[in-house]
Amino acid sequence: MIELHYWPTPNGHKITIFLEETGIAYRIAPVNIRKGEQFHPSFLALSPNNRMPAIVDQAPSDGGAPISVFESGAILMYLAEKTGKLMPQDLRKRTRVLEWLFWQMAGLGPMAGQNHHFRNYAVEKIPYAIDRYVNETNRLYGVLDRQLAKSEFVAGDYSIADIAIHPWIVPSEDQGQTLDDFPNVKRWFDHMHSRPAVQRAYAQGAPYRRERQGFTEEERKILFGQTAATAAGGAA
Ligand SMILES: N[C@@H](CCC(=O)N[C@@H](CS)C(=O)NCC(=O)O)C(=O)O
Repeated sequence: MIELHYWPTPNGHKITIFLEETGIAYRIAPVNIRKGEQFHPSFLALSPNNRMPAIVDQAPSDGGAPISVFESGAILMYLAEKTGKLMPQDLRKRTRVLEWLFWQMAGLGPMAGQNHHFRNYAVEKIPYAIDRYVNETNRLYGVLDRQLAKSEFVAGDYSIADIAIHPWIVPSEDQGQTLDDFPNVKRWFDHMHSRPAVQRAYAQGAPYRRERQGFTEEERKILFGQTAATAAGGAA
C-alpha cells in the first residue's frame, strides 16, 4: 500500500497517473496547500521542502520499515524501480528516459511554474517576467515537439518521462501556448489523454478541486510569501 500525500496540481497528477497505470494499491492523504498543510510538522517530516507530492511505501521491497519519498521525479523513479514498470532496464533505453524525466523536473516544470505565477497569479503584471517565462515555455514546447516527431512517446516506449510531462501540458493555454503550433505534442497529448488510467488519475482530484478561481489574501500569503522563517514549520 502506498500512502500518497497529494493535492490536485500537475506534480500531484504525475503520481496518480503512475499508480493508476500500474494498479498499485494506494490511499490519498490530502495536503491542502492553500491552507498551509504543507507546513505541518508531520508532513515536513516526509517532505522537508514543504512541497507535495510525497509518498510513504508501507511495504518496501527490502522488507524493512516504511520508506518515505519526496520530489515527484524521485517518487516516479522509486515506484518504477519497485514495480519494474514504466522504466526500461536496458542501459541505453533507461538513460533516455532519465534524460527526459530530468528535463521535465529541471526545465518544463519550473519554467512553466514561473510562467503560471507571473502570467496568472501575480497581482502586478510585469511584462518582462511574463515574456521571459512564456517564451522559455514556448522554447521547451518546441524541443518536445521535435522529440515527439521522432517517436510515439517521449523516450522510446511509454514511460515515467511521459507521465512526468503530460500534467504540465494540460494547462497549455494558461501558459500562453497553442497546441496547434506543436502538432507532434498535440498528437501525443491527445493519445495520453485518451488512456483510461490517465483519466482515472485526473478524476482523483475532483473531491479536492473547487470552483472558485484566484486566491484569498491569506492563501497568497501562504503560497507566495514564503521565506526560510515561515517555511520552517510554524506557519500553519
Ligand atoms: N520539485 C517538486 C515541486 C513540487 C511542488 O512545487 N509542489 C507544489 C504544488 S505543484 C506545492 O506543494 N506547493 C506548496 C507550496 O508552494 O508551499 C516536485 O516535483 O515534487
